Amino acid sequence: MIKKLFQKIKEYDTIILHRHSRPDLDALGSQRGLALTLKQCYPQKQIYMVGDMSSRYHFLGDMDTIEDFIYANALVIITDVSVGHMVSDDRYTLAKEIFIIDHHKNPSDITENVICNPNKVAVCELITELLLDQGFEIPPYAATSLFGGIITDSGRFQYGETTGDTLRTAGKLLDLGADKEFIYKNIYTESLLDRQMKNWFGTQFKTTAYGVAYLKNDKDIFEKYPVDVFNISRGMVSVMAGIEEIKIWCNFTYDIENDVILGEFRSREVSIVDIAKKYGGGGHDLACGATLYSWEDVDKVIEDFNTRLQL
Ligand SMILES: [Mn+2]
Repeated sequence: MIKKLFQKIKEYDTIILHRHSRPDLDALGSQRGLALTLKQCYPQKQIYMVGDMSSRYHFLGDMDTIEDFIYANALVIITDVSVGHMVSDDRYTLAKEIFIIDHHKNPSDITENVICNPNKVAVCELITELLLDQGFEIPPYAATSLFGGIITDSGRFQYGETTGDTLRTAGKLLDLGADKEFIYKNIYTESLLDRQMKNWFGTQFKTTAYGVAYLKNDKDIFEKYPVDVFNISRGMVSVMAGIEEIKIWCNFTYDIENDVILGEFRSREVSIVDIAKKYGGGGHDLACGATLYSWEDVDKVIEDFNTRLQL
């Protein structure tokens, strides 16, 4: 499949890069790193990047705006996602051919042209290796983008799938001119509103006798902070992290648009993904989530976490 992909890259004059919506730095970094490398190697080709933008990671650069007709003769490469409904800009379906490069476990409902390695902590690591194996020269700004994806998806080289290869690959990107100061400066800087929200949410969470911390954010929270629901649900769960007495922490936020409650669950050591699955959710062993339909169910989830820590 790798050979087939690079053969197609050679053949097509137009290549459009997609990735998942609400992008993180692995999604944006893989898309941009691949695009800029291909642009340098094939200056005569039309290479585009599309999708929604995150204000958090906007420092990496803008997306392209393209017309629908461009897809008719285009090769689309999707990175960091394999599932159709999560791809940003659904015009990828208009492409002549589609390939996916991913590191998530779920099977693809888009195409059989999939290069996936779930043992890679970041898809940026996988793409860097593919490009170097194929003899591509990765230009410095592409290296910076790929480096950004590796360090964020690996949690600065701490998460499970981080291997010696992860660091060696990141090292090669530094050798190629990746600007680590630029990435770190941007990811360690947040907006004043974000900091003020974290400070406030940090005073709001409750704890149980067994070491569970939780936040319940009902709809009135959006009168205080009129932000996107994900800014609270995913953005504020970390205010309960890194506290000795708290072993499992979770954040429940009412999603007005869909009339559901978004649950984000985190644990330091004990696996909790089975509890997320029990409520129709999923994710990683120590970082997962589920969509809940009532505050009674929220209390049941908290009770399940209590039980997990009692045993
Ligand atoms: Mn990723």
